[in-house]
Amino acid sequence: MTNTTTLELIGAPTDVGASVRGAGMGPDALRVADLPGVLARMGFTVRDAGNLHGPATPWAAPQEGLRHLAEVVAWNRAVYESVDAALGAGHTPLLMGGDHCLAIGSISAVAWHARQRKKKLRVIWLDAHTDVNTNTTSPSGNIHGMPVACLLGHGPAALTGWSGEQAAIEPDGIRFIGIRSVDSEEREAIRDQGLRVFDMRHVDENGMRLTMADALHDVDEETHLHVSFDLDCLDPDYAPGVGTGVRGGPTYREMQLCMEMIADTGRLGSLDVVELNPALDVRNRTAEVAVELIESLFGKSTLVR
Ligand code: EXY
Ligand code: MN
Ligand code: MN
Ligand code: MN
Repeated sequence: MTNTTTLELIGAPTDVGASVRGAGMGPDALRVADLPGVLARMGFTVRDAGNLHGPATPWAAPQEGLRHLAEVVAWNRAVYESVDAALGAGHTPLLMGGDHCLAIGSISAVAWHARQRKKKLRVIWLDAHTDVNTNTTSPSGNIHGMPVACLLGHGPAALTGWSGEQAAIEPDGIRFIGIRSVDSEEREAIRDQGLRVFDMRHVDENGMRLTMADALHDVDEETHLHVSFDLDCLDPDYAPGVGTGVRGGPTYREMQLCMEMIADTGRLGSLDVVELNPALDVRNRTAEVAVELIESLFGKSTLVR
């Protein structure tokens, strides 16, 4: 990241993949917390592309284990197109969700570009949840619990294969950080596919520093690093404005270190910030915390040395 980098902010105001309302207000809460201004003051060229448009959330029951499939496809198409356009223009896309189902479109576009440029794609999935359910394993039918499965090629035909290959990412192409809520059949998928999950017990035992050193050790100059940041990764004491919070997450300082270590690789190429739910927040605190963490992710250092 240099200050010749153009950051392209893309708002996707929807809660279509969730069953708790409110994530659709996430993009504007990030703007109210001055995300564009903060990044501009760091020296980046910031282009706020505004908000995408898509169907209203129907609040219907799941069909064949999938809630709102047609609407999830439509929103992800819009996300794919705009992330693809940003990358095509040589910009760094920053997707402001919206719920986490939007990572399907975002990461599919990133995977397509990484393949064209012969880069190795590495996804860092910051989340309380692994989001690796399918329509047959999900307890809820909510597609925000399924984006990783779709990206690995295990989802409905309408949500797989967008990157030009059945799987946008290989099992070895993703690292999960902060995990503490995994459904029983997700556990089997993790084991069967050999996914690298750094859960909260791992963070407790090793600390965030060693955890991130391990997760990032093989990132090299040929790597395109994509961060998919679900705000429920943080402990809800620090980030109350989320729809599916789980106690026992990283503290503010641990999360800062995580972001700083990703920044230190110099390979960050694209970002999703998702699951911010202003309807459940306290005076926009979670949006402000998100902005502070994103600053660190893009290289702001508080070190005096
Ligand atoms: N594992 C649960 C489910 O699939 O319904 C909860 C998923 C919550 C997903 C949030 C966005 O990370
Ligand atoms: Mn340009
Ligand atoms: Mn998630
Ligand atoms: Mn989550």
